[in-house]
Amino acid sequence: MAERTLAIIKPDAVAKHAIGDITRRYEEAGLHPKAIRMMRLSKASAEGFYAVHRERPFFNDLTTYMCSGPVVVLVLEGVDAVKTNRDLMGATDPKKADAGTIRAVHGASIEANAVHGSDSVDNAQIEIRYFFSESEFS
Ligand code: IDP
Ligand code: MG
Repeated sequence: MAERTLAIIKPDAVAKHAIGDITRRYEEAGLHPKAIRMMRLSKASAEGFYAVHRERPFFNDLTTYMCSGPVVVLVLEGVDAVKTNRDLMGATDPKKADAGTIRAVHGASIEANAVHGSDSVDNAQIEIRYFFSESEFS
């Protein structure tokens, strides 16, 4: 079923000039961009986005890292978009990610792991609304 998910190309991947490669992987997997924005997150905005992780020991490092440089935020649409994207991304820790996944190819560490992807359809809706309004969709 056609579905939407939210992806973020994180600061490490933008810094290593992987925007094009990662976006090509989305498109080739049938995940079509409906909205794209390059931006620099504020600390408050990164904290709001990752609010579910507020109690985790890595929360402050993670939110500092997420606003350390520009990111590219995308709404991707395709069949089973949430799961398709999670499969394409690979495991959180790039060292444990399957060969050929985005994190295995581009991730630098468990924190600087190249991309974010929504983990459920419900969270995708919340995350999409966090960054985009309906008028911004193609
Ligand atoms: P996910 O991005 O694969 O869904 P989550 O557990 O939701 O992983 O964690 C959100 C983000 O927090 C990860 O993508 C990664 O950037 C960071 N993170 C997760 N676990 C750790 C950790 O143990 N140390 C440092 N950063 C972490
Ligand atoms: Mg997650």
